Amino acid sequence: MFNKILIANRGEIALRIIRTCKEMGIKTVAVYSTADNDSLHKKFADEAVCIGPPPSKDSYLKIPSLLAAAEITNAEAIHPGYGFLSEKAEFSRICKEHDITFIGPSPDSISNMGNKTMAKETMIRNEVPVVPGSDGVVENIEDARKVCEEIGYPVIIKASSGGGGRGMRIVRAAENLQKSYSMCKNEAESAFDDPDVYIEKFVEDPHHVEIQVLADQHGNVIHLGERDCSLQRRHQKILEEAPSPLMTPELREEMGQAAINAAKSVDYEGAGTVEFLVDKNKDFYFMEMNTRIQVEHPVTEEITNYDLVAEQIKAAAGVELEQKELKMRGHAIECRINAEDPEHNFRPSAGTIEVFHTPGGHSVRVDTHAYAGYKIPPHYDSMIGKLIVSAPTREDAIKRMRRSLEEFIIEGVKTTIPYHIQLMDDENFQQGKFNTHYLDTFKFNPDRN
Ligand code: MV4
Repeated sequence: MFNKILIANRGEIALRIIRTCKEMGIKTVAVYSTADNDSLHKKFADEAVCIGPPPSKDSYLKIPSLLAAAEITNAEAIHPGYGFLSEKAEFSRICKEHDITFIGPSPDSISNMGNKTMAKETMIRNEVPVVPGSDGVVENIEDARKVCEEIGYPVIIKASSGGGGRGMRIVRAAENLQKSYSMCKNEAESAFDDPDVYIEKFVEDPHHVEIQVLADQHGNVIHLGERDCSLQRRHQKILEEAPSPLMTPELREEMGQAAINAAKSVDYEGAGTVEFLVDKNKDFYFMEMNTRIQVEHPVTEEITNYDLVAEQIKAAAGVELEQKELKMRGHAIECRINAEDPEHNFRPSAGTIEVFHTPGGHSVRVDTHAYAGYKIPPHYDSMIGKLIVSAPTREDAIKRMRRSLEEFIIEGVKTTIPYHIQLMDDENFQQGKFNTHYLDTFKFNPDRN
């Protein structure tokens, strides 16, 4: 096992990783920008190294500074967390070249899954269901027309190097195809330095259901069930839960096996997430694979009793996965608490947190780096914590979430807590009647709460 791990991240996920390392008897090195001088990850790690000024590109994204920090502290491994460098094949490769273990998959696995057309072709070869569409990249407008006539409208054009909802365009009628095709290509070129796009049939009103997988270095891959992440706004997840309200044991078995095949097809290693769309008929289609620990990983931890960060570290150290039956217990929900104002279109709410009281009690978990007096740096994302609850049933979990949200007191900045309270009271949410577009029409009432 490793003696010392450097954490190339900040915020709640840096704390999350430090916690597991402590429990495993592994020493930790934090890195921090000058904007994070008063951060808890700096305080709670065994050592801390300043890696540069506030902008991410000069600190948390600066590979030479991170490697220098690992070298001067004798860290043997680097955990990238999520965001920042976590899905950069180049970072995985450079770590390897410097004899530092990257806690995550190989550079080849990352780049194979990072290129969406390549990933889709790999899935087809391995019998993982995909949405009908173009055979790889669509090279010109004539080919685009042919594909769309075959599969029928509506279609969705996606950038090969996109992902997470970036670089997509929906086309509902043939007359709009030419314009959307060229706009999508131009946007892909400027955003990702890669003009390649592909086309799929547009699946109307799907659920976003993702399967957590774990893979070791010995070819063993298991799945830990699903998370339903359909409740999103502008491709930002707002609330996640496990299990999915639409799941059946049979569908879980099928999707779990598909996810395992997806991971095996790229010789995956560590923790990963295979994202699917599930349509009205409960047919499911591979979308993309995320090669990192995800923000919403705690809902899986709460119902499976796995420590996913510990599993990542063990896999990177070469420990063989235990093959045991998957036991899932109860229902877990996570609400993302962002420093944003739901009364004003979720605009970021900067400032100092004056009062910070976190909820507690049975099966209530708060993963946060915030505290009373904490000044939210404007340079990074607006998530200041995650509230995760679990209970025997979904209905009980919703009640527990509601009372925990009411107990959560944050003063000094606006947060998404009032929005979540109204969501808990929403009948459609309570009945599991939602899809990826539900929050577009869900109306927050500023006069309530
Ligand atoms: C789709 C889709 C419907 N049909 N692909 C968005 C994130 C990325 N992982 C995949 N995404 C989607 N891909 C097909 N063939 C619907 C989404 C989607 C979405 C699309 C438009 C507006 C909001 C959305 C929210 C979630 C998923």
